[in-house]
Amino acid sequence: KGLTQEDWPEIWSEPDMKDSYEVVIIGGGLHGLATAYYLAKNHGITDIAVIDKNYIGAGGSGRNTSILRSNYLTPEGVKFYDRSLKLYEQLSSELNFNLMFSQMGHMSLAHDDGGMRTMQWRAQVNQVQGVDSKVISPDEIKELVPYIDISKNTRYPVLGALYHPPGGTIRHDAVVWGYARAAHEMGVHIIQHTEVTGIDVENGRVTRVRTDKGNIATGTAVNCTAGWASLISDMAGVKMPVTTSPLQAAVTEPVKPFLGTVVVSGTLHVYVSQTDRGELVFGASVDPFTSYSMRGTLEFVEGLATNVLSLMPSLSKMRLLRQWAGLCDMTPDYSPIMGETEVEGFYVDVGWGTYGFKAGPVAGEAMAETIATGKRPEIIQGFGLDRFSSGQLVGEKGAAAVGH
Ligand code: PYC
Repeated sequence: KGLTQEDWPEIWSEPDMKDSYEVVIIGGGLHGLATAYYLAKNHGITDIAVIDKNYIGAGGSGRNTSILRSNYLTPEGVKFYDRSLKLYEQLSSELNFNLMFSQMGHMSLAHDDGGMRTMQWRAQVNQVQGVDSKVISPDEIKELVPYIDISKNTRYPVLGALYHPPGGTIRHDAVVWGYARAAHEMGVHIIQHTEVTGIDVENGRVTRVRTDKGNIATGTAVNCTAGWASLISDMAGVKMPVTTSPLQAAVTEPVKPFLGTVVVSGTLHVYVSQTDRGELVFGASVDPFTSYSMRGTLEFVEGLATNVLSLMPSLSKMRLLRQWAGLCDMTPDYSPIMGETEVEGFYVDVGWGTYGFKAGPVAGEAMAETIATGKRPEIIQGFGLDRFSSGQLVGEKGAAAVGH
């Protein structure tokens, strides 16, 4: 008799939740699991519970379009995402888990003079920081992506692109599972299907996390949620300048490989890549309203199809298989909020908009250092909650893959 599903060993087990932990991480997505992993690996802190109201990776970590890149606009953003890409490059061997990182390159198209100016600007900021990124011509684009329409008589002619060879895609579920297994092996408790219902604060510091399965005494609670960032922070009495909007995505039937690069058009609000299985994965900008809905809409698919076909008309016969949505917590300057808060022992790693997945490793590494040493490391200095009162915002709007 052959192997059955039951014969496979579990890659992590479900422990009984204890009534106290040194650190409680709320949110079992990539950020929460990476924070737990680096706390254990880099700082020897293993008495950690990672709690999720669903299964791990059920939120943004499992709903993103798995694009990795570091071609940002601000020096803070470029340095930060470049560190993440470097961590991603070594992650398969570090976690001993095949994450299928494909550095196929990432191309952001420009369709007007303003777009070309932004791409030149980004290329120069990237190059100063040693990030491989340059502006290429329509002919060079056509060579990399033969199916793209670069003719001059389209509504939004392609004038050039920012080309970023180290960018690409990775298997997002595997990243979550790899971090979970490694954290579990070091003693971290992963507690799924358990909802946080309250955070107790006494004399200005965290004392307890309440859940629907019982209470946990702890001095350190970390909000690593997406979609629920402001609701969880409210439980500790900390206000977050965050609004939540859905971001939709869709995937086609599989076809033979023909698209060797991630292609993004900010003007057309669309990005597309081809998976190793041959499907095309599409995404757009966030929906133009705040909502906690994770249902796809027909309006999204109609707009997506129109825009994709104006870039690649030969895709007109392809069929969409599925569509879905995730929740994006947007901050006023489109940069995340990371580090300590006014409540002692309450940390946040939130406000990840549409860019949280690519930041997972560096966010985990930096949050772990913040929690273990009590000091925000240089690489996230600019991302503290205090910037909204000091006015030192980090405006990353221009460097989003598409509009926000
Ligand atoms: O910033 O690269 C990006 C991105 C891709 C999908 C959503 N945001």
